[in-house]
Amino acid sequence: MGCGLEVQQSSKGFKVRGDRDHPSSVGRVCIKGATILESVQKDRLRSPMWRESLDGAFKRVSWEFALDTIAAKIRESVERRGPDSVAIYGSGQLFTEDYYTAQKLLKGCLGTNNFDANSRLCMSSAVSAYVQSFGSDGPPCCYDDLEQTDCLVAIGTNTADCHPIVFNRFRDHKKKNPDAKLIVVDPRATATTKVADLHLAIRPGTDIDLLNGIANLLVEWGKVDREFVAAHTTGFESFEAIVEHYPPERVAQRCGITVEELHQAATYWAESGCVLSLWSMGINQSREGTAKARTIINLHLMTGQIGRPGAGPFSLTGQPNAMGGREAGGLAHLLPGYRTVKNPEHRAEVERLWNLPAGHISPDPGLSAWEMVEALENDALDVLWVAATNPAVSMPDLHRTKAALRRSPFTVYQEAYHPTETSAFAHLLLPAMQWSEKTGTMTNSERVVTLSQGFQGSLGEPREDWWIFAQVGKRLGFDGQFAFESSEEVHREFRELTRDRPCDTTGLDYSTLIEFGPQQWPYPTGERPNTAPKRLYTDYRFNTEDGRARFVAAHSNGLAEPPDPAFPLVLTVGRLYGHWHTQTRTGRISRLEKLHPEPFLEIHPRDAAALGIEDGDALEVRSRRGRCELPAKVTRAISPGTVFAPMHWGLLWSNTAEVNGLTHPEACPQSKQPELKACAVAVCKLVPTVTEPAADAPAETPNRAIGEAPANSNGNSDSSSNGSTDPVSSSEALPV
Ligand SMILES: Nc1nc2c(c(=O)[nH]1)N[C@H]1C(S)=C(S)[C@@H](COP(=O)(O)OP(=O)(O)OC[C@H]3O[C@@H](n4cnc5c(=O)[nH]c(N)nc54)[C@H](O)[C@@H]3O)O[C@H]1N2
Ligand SMILES: Nc1nc2c(c(=O)[nH]1)N[C@H]1C(S)=C(S)[C@@H](COP(=O)(O)OP(=O)(O)OC[C@H]3O[C@@H](n4cnc5c(=O)[nH]c(N)nc54)[C@H](O)[C@@H]3O)O[C@H]1N2
Ligand SMILES: [Mo]
Repeated sequence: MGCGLEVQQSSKGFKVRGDRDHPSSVGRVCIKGATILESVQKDRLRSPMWRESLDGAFKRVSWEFALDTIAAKIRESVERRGPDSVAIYGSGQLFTEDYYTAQKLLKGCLGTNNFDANSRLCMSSAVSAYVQSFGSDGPPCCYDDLEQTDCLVAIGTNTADCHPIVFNRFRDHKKKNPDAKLIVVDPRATATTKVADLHLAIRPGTDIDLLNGIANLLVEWGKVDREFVAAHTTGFESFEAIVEHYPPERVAQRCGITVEELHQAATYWAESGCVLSLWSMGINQSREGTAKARTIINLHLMTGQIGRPGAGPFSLTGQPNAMGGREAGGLAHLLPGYRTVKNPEHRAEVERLWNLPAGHISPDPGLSAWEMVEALENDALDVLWVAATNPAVSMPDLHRTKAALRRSPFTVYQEAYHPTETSAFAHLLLPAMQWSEKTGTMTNSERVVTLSQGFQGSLGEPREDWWIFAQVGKRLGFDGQFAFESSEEVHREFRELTRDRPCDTTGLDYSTLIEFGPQQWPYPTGERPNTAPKRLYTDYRFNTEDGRARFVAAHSNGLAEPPDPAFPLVLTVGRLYGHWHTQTRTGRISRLEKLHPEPFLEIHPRDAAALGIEDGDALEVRSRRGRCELPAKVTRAISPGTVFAPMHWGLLWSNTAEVNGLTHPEACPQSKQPELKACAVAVCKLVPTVTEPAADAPAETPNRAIGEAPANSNGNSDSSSNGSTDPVSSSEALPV
């Protein structure tokens, strides 16, 4: 969302409240923003720490030692095996300046494109869909469209819980304009579906069927905007030929909805002056994520629902700065300024701007997030550098991921908190400054750039992420390339790489952002601040060679791992309102802990009855890759045949709720985004085994994360541990 927070200082310390002048959030703030100051200084990683092997204890070391060690390891590895033996796994939590510096280090100076980010697990399908349909990335809409639309289609997104401020802007509009419709497409009933005029509780993975089914009806009803299609698009004929195969009865049956519901959805679409679609992980996290997102775009193109207020296909980015990451080139196939490594002109432009010899940047895309895991398995990486993400919770097929991490000869982990689940796999820990302490820019889903200014000092010796990357760059001999003294200098250079590109921000310097507040791009040199909301493609000229948008039609292949008799249910994994991902912040805020005290498995009463399960029963959930134990939440909110678990409880927060131990890594071939939203599971009641504690049993072992026991062969990685589930109170007892 990119909410604006205003910080006030009083005798009691700092307080935050919504910034009314912020164009995106206009003074609103959700519980995570409101409580953030409670966690930013708790349980922080305070100094660099190092250990020879994962079995050893960490020792405190100096920054000099830490940075020299990284530089030496990288140099050695590059000399021995070439630059592709080094990789960085970053994150949408980084500022644009951090992202940019890391790109320059790896893709520019070292000549490997092995930089990928958790955004690969998040919105890379949206990126590849925009590129395929419009010729370049960039969500075309604005949050203002939420207040101008006649029909909002929220598909694969629980906007009310995950983008509450986005959702509230629409909800207020709907209150004032009761004719404005909301269609929600989600196998679960959520806070978002509560307000919906129509909830299509489709089977997981049937979105393409549904959307092609709506297109089929629109064709049949003569609702195609033929003029728009003829003037501004290509490929409509082949699209029409494909949607012919999606008659209503077949579609309704595949999706598990009624023909009436399908008709209703198509009717709302056809009869609304402007239609806006929002989507996020229910679409992107799929082995056909790109095709799903393109299919949404197809509907907008066939009805001319784009390029005007209240209309368009609008992917919601999840992380604070995943959008800035895209602009800075923060995926393994990208270069800064919405360029790609495969394009020779793009490479040459960037080499020139980085003052590097021609041919320095590799034309081959680097390793994607999951490919890094495979590379570790094949001993192809000597140095893995993880920054601002917690892969030991968030990656698919987690037991396999952890086994791969354990093989890594040298892992650097650059993180704000300590411990996290991933610190157990690191040789070197680097303390990072975070929000409130460091200054930098972020871009949100509607392309608004905000300068986030540091306002307080940090405990210990953490440093800005960009500074760390730059220091290593200097030590590798690239003094000229990394002579930055401040994030502002990094930003000045980054802006130059956006010149004349779709995401041009050359006019947007820090002083403009300070004086006039957040601004939307495109913002070329000479642009004036605070202009009206900017939509892309208002002239219907797209970024393709012929200026036309492309229909790219697809048939659905369904789920990568459909349910079968051995694993008869589909598990879907998502988020809760109060928690953020792996809880490094939100788990440390008592109000949020109380709101969501424990993980659970949502199961429909019909499935529960068939399995003899009652609400609150302890359950065992198994997939082909692992198992979890979760209490049952028997509810009609989830469709029969599907179960839902939240993603937030890694090993530090619960011994038995690592849901990614169940998920698989099958990914979309185009975006390489894994299908984190669906895997086949079997569920049964857990038969309790009663073990009397021995009289002399030791008190709970504090903290299992550091020096964690290796996974045993059945993939249950922590069965031997009885560690505390309260990392907040135990973290001071670390073997430092
Ligand atoms: N409170 C909170 N907010 C967050 C985050 C957080 O951790 N906590 N994380 C942020 C991040 S990084 C992201 S990416 C976003 C994610 O935001 P969302 O995508 O809104 O969140 P999820 O809960 O992952 O998934 C959304 C919905 O997809 C549905 N779904 C599952 N499978 C399918 C399917 O096949 N088709 C359809 N149509 N729907 C399906 C699920 O039932 C779920 O309700 O949230 C951001 N906001
Ligand atoms: N099954 C399943 N798995 C999923 C998902 C799902 O829906 N289902 N969603 C996926 C998605 S969309 C996402 S985005 C990922 C999220 O997964 P992660 O990226 O692993 O989750 P976070 O907890 O956000 O991790 C961010 C880390 O950055 C640290 N941090 C915060 N600020 C800074 C900073 O300024 N500098 C540094 N160096 N560190 C900082 C935080 O303390 C935290 O440890 O999970 C993915 N995994
Ligand atoms: Mo995400």
